[in-house]
Amino acid sequence: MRSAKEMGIKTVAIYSEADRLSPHVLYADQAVCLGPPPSSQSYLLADKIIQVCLEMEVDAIHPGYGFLSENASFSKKVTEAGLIFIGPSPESIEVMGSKLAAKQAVAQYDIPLVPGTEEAISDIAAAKTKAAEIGYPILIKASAGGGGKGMRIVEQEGDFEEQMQRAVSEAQSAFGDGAVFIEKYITSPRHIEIQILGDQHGSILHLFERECSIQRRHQKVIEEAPSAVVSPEMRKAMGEAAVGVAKACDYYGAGTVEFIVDEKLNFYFLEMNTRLQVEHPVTEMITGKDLVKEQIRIAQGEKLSFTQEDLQIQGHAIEVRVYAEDPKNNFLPDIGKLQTYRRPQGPGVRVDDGFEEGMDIPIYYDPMIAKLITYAESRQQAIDRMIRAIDEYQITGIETTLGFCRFALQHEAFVSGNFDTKFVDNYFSPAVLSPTLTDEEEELLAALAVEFFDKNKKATHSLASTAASKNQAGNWKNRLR
Ligand code: MV4
Repeated sequence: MRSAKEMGIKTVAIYSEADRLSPHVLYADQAVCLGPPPSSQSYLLADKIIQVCLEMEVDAIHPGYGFLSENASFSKKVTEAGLIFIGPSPESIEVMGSKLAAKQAVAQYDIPLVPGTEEAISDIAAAKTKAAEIGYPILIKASAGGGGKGMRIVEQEGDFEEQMQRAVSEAQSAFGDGAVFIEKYITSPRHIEIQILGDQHGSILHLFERECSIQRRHQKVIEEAPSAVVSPEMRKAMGEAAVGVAKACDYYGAGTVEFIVDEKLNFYFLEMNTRLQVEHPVTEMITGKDLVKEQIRIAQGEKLSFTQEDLQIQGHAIEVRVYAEDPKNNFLPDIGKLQTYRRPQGPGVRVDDGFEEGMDIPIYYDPMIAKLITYAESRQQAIDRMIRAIDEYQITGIETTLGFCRFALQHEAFVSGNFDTKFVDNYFSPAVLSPTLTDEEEELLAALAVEFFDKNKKATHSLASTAASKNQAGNWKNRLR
C-alpha cells in the first residue's frame, strides 16, 4: 500500500473481524470486512473478494503472500471478472504448483536438477532399481507438495517399499494427488533462491540471490542478500538458470526460483514460487528496486524499465522474522496482548509489521508479527546493526523469536558464513537463551541483591527469583562483553 500510494494509486483493504484495527486497514483509503476471523470465512473467499472488488470498482488485486497468492483458479477468476491480477498467469502458477510438471517444463532448458525421476512413480520395482542407481539416501517427494510438505527420506533399500507406500497415501490424503517421485537426498544443503522479474513482453531478469538456510522446520528465520558463499561466477550461472526456469513457463511478474546447494557448491533447481515472497525486502535493499512497484508496472502491461546490466548489488541486507513463538518452549505459538511494542529505529533499519502496542495477536493466522531488516555496507556491519536493532526492539506481553535470532546472528557458524539448513538442529537448544553466569558475575549479582535487600525487600524478591530478572542478568552479561 505504501508503494501504491507513492505511485498515486488508491487502495482498498480487505480484512477479517480479527483485523478490524490492523495497520493495513487504517492505512488504506477504504476498507471492507470480509467476515469472521477463520480464513475459510474471510481471506480465502475468492468469489466474495472479487465481488467486493467489483462493487468498489477497483482495477487490480495484489494477492500478497499466503492465502490465495498462488492459487491458479483464483487468478483466473480475477481476470475473467475483468480485473487485473498482480501476479503471473494462471498457467504459470499451475505448472509450478506441480513439482513434476515443473521438472518436465524445464527439461529442455539445461537447468541442473538433483539426480532422480522425471515422472511419477508407478512401478515400485523399477523405482527401486532407479534408487539403487542414484544411491542411498534418497528422498521421496510429493509432486503436489512443496515447502517441505510430503517428503520422506529413505536411508536404505530395505525401507524403500514401506516408505513409498506411506508417501503415496500421505500425498493422496494431504493434496488429493498421490503422485510422488524420487531424488538423491542432499544431506545438508544450503537454500539459495533467485529473485526474478518478467514483463508481459517476454523480458525476464534476475535480481540476484537470497540465502535462506537458517530455518526451523521449513519455516525461514533469517534471510540475507547477497549470500556469503556465492561468487560472481556462481551468481551469474544461478541467475541464468533461474531465468531459464522462468522462460520455461512463460513467466511474468515477480517470482522466486529455489535451489539447493551442496557442500561443493553445486546447485540444483528445486521449485519456483509464483508470488512475492516474505523475504523480498533484502533484495529491495541491495538492488534499490521496489518490487511491489515493479509488480504493479508489469501488471499494467509496461515493459521493464531496466536491463540485467543496469542491476548491481550494493551493500548487504539481513532480515529476521519475528514470530510470536516461545523458543524456550519448543517454539509454541504465544498469543496474547502486545503490552509494550517499540520498534527499533536509526540508520539502515526497516520494520515491516502488522501490529501496534496494545493489540492482541490473533490465534487464527501465521504467528509472524514483524520482519526486521537491516542494511549496511558489509555483511558484518549488517549483522552488527541487526544485533543493535534487536536490542532496541521492545516487546512485552508475548514471547518472541528475537532472542533466538540474536543467538543465531552471533554464532561463529553464521558469522563465518559456514552454515546450512541444519544450523538450528546442530547448534540450538533452549539452554543457549539462558546463559549461565561466571562465578565472578554471580558474586556481583549476589552483592547487588544484598545491597537491595537493605533498602527494599520487594526489590530483592524481584531481582533474585523472577524469570524477568534472569533475562535482565542475561542482557547485563552481554553488555559486559
Ligand atoms: C531436498 C533436500 C535434499 N535433497 N531435496 C525442503 C523444502 C522443499 N522446497 C525442498 N526441500 C528439500 N529438498 C533433495 N533432493 C532437502 C530439502 C530441505 C530443505 C530445503 C531448503 C530449505 C530447508 C530445508 C530443510 C530440510 C530439507
